[in-house]
Amino acid sequence: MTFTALTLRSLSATAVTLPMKRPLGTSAQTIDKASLLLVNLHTEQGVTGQAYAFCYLSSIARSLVPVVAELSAALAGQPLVPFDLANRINRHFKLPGVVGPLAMVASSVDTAMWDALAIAAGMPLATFLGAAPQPVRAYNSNGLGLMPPQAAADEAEALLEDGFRGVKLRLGRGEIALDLAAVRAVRKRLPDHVHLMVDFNQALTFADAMQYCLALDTEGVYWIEEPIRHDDYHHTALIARAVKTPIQIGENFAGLPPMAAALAASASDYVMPDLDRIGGVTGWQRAAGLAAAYNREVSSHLFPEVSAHLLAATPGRHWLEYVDWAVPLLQEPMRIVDGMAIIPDRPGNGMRWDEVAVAKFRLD
Ligand code: SMN
Ligand code: MG
Repeated sequence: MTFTALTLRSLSATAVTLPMKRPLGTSAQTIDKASLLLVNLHTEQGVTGQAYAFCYLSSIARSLVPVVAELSAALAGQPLVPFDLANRINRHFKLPGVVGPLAMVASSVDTAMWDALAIAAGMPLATFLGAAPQPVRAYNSNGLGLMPPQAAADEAEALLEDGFRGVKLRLGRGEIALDLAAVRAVRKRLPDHVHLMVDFNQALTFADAMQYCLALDTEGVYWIEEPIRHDDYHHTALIARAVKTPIQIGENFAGLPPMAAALAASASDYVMPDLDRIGGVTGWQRAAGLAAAYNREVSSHLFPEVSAHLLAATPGRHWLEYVDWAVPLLQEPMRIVDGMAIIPDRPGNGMRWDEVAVAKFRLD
């Protein structure tokens, strides 16, 4: 077998927005459309790597298309060597800062690069990273927003299709009694073996969080996510120490330093980095090593198609967050069987755009 070195020819990006089957009402805002930036990394050798960024707002997805074009000019002709290219991408964004939407670009280009490399090697990404491409336990994170208790219970039950053994309910209605009513209705409807995660999306003050989270200790909740401001590790650690239910944070780790600070502060029991904030596949691998050093279970945030490969290669692998938002855009969506995400038996991360769908959902 010969190794063919790849060279980056260009990057291209398309902004799309597509309706979500189940809107996501969080304590911050309701999201009912998935606005994505689709990134293609073209190589001189003809291999194309693909990845997407979830941009939260359609205006962000749109605004990043020229940012990718500029990065393309800066990277054209470079060898596809993750270590070196990650450094170059970081240097390109160093002055504005590799955070927020620019972190999404940096991360999705990195992820597309690893896709191209795994395709060239003829292996699923998980295998290329040194892991067996085994099924990964997933919870269904679609929907279950801030809705009335009975509607939440109905939706929770519907989310168990495909054998999921976990669902996530959003909290932060402003009154503990309202949140508790939703938790009780959902918990009562779910079979005992199904885990219930809850997510405050940073809605609470520290004082309220101490009360709310202690109240949740007797409600059969599996983890409590982001009870307070995401970067207040000191107070999150105090909550984690006082509350029996595990505390989960990590979707807002922008690169390794905040994650290292959170781990050093024992801010949470579990961590869940986000592929597009932690630095793509390169950043995730480093984050997985960091979490292993601190002996912490690692879950993923969004991007289930790529995160499944990464979790397969992560010591302390915990739960994959499954959302179906990109499904209409994919030629062969990732399958969930008996609540497990199945890593596709094809080279790369397994995503190929359905170009007819891309044209249909394209933002101009
Ligand atoms: C979330 C994800 C994506 C958009 C809004 C909220 C949420 C989660 O925090 O963890 O799924
Ligand atoms: Mg969350």
